[in-house]
Parts: sequence; structure tokens; C-alpha cells
Amino acid sequence: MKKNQKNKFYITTPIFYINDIPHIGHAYATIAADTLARYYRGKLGEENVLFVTGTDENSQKTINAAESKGMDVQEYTDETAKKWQDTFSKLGITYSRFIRTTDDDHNNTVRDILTKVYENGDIYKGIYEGLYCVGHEAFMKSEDLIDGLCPDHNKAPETIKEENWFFRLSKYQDKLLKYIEDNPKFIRPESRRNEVLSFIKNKGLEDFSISRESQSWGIELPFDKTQVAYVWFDALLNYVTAAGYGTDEFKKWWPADLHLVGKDITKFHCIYWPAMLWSAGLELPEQIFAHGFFNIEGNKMSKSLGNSVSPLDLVEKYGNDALRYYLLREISFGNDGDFSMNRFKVLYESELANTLGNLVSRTAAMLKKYNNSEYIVNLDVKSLVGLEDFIVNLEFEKYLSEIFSRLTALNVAIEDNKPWELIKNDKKKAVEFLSSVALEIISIADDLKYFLPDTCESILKIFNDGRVDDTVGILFPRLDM
Ligand code: ME8
Repeated sequence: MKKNQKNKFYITTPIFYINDIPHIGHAYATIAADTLARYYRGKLGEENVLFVTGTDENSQKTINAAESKGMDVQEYTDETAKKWQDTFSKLGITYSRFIRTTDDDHNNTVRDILTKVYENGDIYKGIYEGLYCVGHEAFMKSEDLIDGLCPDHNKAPETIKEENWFFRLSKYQDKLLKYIEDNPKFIRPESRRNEVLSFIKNKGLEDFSISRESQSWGIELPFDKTQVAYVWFDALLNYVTAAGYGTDEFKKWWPADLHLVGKDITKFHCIYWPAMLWSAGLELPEQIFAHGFFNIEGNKMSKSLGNSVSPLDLVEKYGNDALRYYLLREISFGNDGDFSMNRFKVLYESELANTLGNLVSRTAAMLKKYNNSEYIVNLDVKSLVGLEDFIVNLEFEKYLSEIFSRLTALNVAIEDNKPWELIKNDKKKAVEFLSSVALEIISIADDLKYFLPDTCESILKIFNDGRVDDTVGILFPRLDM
């Protein structure tokens, strides 16, 4: 079998911190992964796709959030993880597993891998003194601070001095550099790959601390009960737990095909993670893709600005598909972008309500009026070619743009052919023309269903097997209605 001819597809999103409820940025990665999972299920069969998302719970942030609410940590994590699950369900995310790092099987994975890595000689004891940023859940260098503050979180890191266990990351530097150079598709997009390469070449890899002495919440080290695992060492391992580590399933799913992450966490995924896997004797994932970040109306999304957008508020008002469409159409997937309510409404009105919704409703209405709701099913119509490359390469915006050009062309063809005139003296031609439009809409819905699942289900119901069903409501109601 050729390498790019897959027989299974295992895709992951980042697992999210639970110090807050999901915002639109979290929905972004998850919706993109969901779109790919739906596509691969169609290609490879339901049983051959594993799509994992979840929550990253064993962190200092969790403890702080629970404390600030006066709650017990376990109670807090249960309550908050449930909110994340509910949100993703309401967003129509078809995950195979929602993993929590407090799950028992994950605890076992972390302890097992820590033992392997320890026995392999890659873990040693040392003293760490450094600046810890809880926002990043990582140590920072003083040269990375601006006026003493972490530039991403606008807070001064804490100075921590602890006796910790360290992972010999430095040992893997040359191997990792060579691997990334030899495998141009391992890290995508290219810009992120280059960043990682220059980081390794210019800064070099230093061993990092993989445990916390002072933290009370987390996974206990198997070889030192006084310490818990560092949250990133623990969190990354969720990917192998969810693949069934320690069971027969694992052979089927591992290595993962795609880790979808945001550009903020490439260092952990592209540097720490491969070294950890090698040390544990496991294969590396096929690809890590880092998507861009977006601002909200031109400003960075932040708690202090209070400008974070709730995906649930949006879908309540506009529907799941409108949100999916906006996010994957507006922002080119590997690049940064901006979330703007004005643009959201423009795309909703112009592309979803007008181009798509109107095309469907006018075609259905004319068939009803001119031919008793029937259309001819055995006509040859063209289908769009070359779309698959776009989705496989995560060029979602190009995929959608192709489809919308075709929908626009169909609207133009209706204007040009004027079925409302044609019907007066050539019914056969009018019905044939409208039938061919209906068949093309069906074929497009088949390509579009990964992106707009609810809408395409409705479209396929409207044009079902030679008859128009006019009981299905309007696809995208006008915003002023
Ligand atoms: O980093 N634009 O979790 P996290 C686009 N627990 N995407 C955004 C975004 C924005 N403005 N803000 C957040 C963690 N994201 C760790 C991950 S994985 C083993 C552990 C998305 O809750 C983006 O995908 O901070 C980013 O990588 C992720 O949320 C970070 O979520």
C-alpha cells in the first residue's frame, strides 16, 4: 500500500484547559477536525476513523480556577469537563472519544510511559530554578519577557525553585533535526516547519523538567510518590491513551495520522512530543498541522478585554453550519485571521442565504410549479473534480471557494436559461434544465456535507429520488426576518 493511501485515519485536536468554558478559538480547531473526520468516514468507513478531542485537567490552572470558585478540584473538573462535552455536542462535533486526562486509562498510560522512559535512562533528578508562567504552563526565559511580564498573558511569571525530574530532550536534538529535514510533511504548514527548524538550530534543545514537587493535583510519578507529572508530559500522552495504548486496538490506530493544533503549541508537539515517543519506543505521528490564530474584531481575544466570543451564542442564532462555514471559509487554515461579526453576517447573507439557499429554494419551487414536483433523475451532469486534494491538504477555503463558484454559475445559468419563459413553449426543455440543476445541487451537497452537514441533509431531503419535498423549511432564513 502506498503511504498516502490510507486505510484508517486517526485525527486529534488539542485537549483544552478547563479553567474556562470554550470560546470560538477552541471551536475552530474542533470544527476543522470534525470536517476531516466526516470526510474520512465517507472514504474509509466509520469504523476506520478515530477522532479524539477532550480536556487537559491536571494543571495548575485547574487548581487555581477551582480555588477561585471555592470548589473541590475534582468536583470542579467534573462540572467543567461536562460543559465542554455539552458544547461540543451542541456544535455537532462527531468525536469518537472525549478524553479527560483524569480518566483511569490515561493515568495508566502516563505511569507506564514514565516507567519506560525512566528505565531507558532518559529521566534524571535535578534542581530547577526558573520563571514559571501558569498561562503557558511552562517555564520561560527572562529574555522572552517584556517589562518582566509574559507577553502572551500579560502577567509576571512565578519564580520557582524545585527539585524535579528532568527529561533528556537534548539527547534527541540531532535525531529530531534530521527527521524534520528528511520528512518535509511532518510539520505543516511550511512556515511553522521553518520556525521549528530554526528554533532547534539556533537555540538548541535543553532538557526539561517533567515533574512538579509542589503541585497537589496530577498524576503521581511511578518512581517518586512525592511528585506529579508536569502537565505537558501528561497531556501529550492523551494521544496514545485514546488510541488504546496497552490494548489490541493500539496497533490499529497508532501512529496518529494528524495532530491538529494551534500555532501556540507547536514547540510542545513538534519538539517535546517526538522525543518523548522515541524514548518510549513508539512511532511518531504522520503529521502535525498548526493552524493560525484569529483576533476578535482586530483585537487579541483575552479575558481582560472580555471580548471572547461564545460559539454557542452564535449557533443558537445562526445555526451550526453558519459557524462552520464562516470559520473554514473566511480564514485560510494555516494563517492568522480576524473574527468579525460584520463579515460573518455578510457571508451568511451573500453566500449561504443567497447563493446556496436561494438556488435550492427557487429550483425546488419551479419544479413544483412546472412539473408537479418531479424531476428527471437519469441525466448526465458534471461533478466537481479536484476537490479532494484541497480537503486532504487542509485547504478548506479553496474547497469551499470552488463549490461556491459552481453554485454561483448555476444561479447564472438559471438567469440565462429563464425556465419561467421556457416553460411557456418548451416544457420538456424547461424540465430538463431544472432537473439538471437539481442533480448538480445533489452532487454538490454530497461534496459539501462534511462542511455543512445539517444543510446538506436538508438538501438531500428536498431533492429526494426524483421528487421535490417541499416540507423542508428555509435553509438559511434572512437575518432581518
Ligand atoms: O494549549 N484562534 O490548551 P488551550 C484560534 N491544553 N485558535 C485558538 C485561539 C484563537 N484565538 N485560542 C485558542 C492548551 N485556540 C493545552 C493543549 S494538547 C496535548 C494540550 C485553540 O485550552 C488552538 O487550537 O490553551 C490552540 O492550540 C488551543 O485552542 C489551545 O487551547
